[in-house]
Amino acid sequence: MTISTATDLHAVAEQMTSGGRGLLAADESIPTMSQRLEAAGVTASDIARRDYRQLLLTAPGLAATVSGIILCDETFGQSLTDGRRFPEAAHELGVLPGIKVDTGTVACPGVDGALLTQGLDGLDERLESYAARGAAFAKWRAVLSVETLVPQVAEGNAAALAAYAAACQRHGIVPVVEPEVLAAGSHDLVDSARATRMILEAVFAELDRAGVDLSGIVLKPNLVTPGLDSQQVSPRTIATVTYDVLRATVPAAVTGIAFLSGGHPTHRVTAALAELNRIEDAPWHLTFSFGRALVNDALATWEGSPAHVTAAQRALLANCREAAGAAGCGC
Ligand code: 5MM
Repeated sequence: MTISTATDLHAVAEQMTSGGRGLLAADESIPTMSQRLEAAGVTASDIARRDYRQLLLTAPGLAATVSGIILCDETFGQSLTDGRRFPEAAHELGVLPGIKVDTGTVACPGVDGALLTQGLDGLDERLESYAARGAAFAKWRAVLSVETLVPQVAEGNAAALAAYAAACQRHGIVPVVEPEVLAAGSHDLVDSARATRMILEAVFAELDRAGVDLSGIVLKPNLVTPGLDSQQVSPRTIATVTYDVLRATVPAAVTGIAFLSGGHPTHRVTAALAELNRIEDAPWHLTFSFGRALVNDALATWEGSPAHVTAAQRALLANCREAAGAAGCGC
């Protein structure tokens, strides 16, 4: 087993979230990725998924704006066309490789429509293997909705996130702790703030109970926004409300907070992130861990054609620069 000190974990969390760089979430599960490829006119296969992730990782100069890339198990074990394994290539390109270790969701007993994220079975063995193969960090996502988030759901998901985070740290891997309150729906800003606050309170109570070193985690929350089907508010309002919720729930010992994009358009989330970084004296680094907000343009441009790789990479890099600029990168 890889043994890392608390200082190592903190140093990696710092490297992941400081200087305006952030994370590229490219860890869609096989069904999700296949569906997104097919929607973009690309026939889904392991090779197509590999080619697409290769396009992302090898975008020239990606490391100027992206500190880490989150991969799923399939990609983590695949090789680029030059023969290098993805984690090895990522390290060589200056991008830390991370691995999604949750195994998806099941229905939460007793609460209609609510979900519990799974993946603790065999987690120690999997973490040992991922660490040996170069994983610097891991990710686990709890999937929550405003409508079904009651204390029982918050506590169940928070306990699993904390058990995962403690296991990661035992293996010298920085846990990205992702409690996502979904943006889908027509809820308002107040509903989103209430739900986000409830899950973050539960998460930090459980992390404390599990003895997790907060300086060696990265928190990946949603921005507090109205639902995607509701009237939107200004980036300044998103930032103010999000910051208030975070200040009330997230201890200052946490090194970095890297937001998910949640299906919002790129400009909306980068504008909110820029406003968040205008707030003085935030105790944590505030950056991005976006999936769709970074990659949607690249995927639409690529169309599975080798002739479009360069243009797709340019589209990705433009979004990464916009996000990193919002996080304070001088790039
Ligand atoms: C990239 O998508 C991740 C995995 O999704 P599935 O397991 O559902 O296929 C997802 O966890 C992602 O990391 C977060 O939702 C953030 O992505 P967005 O697109 O919301 O920024």
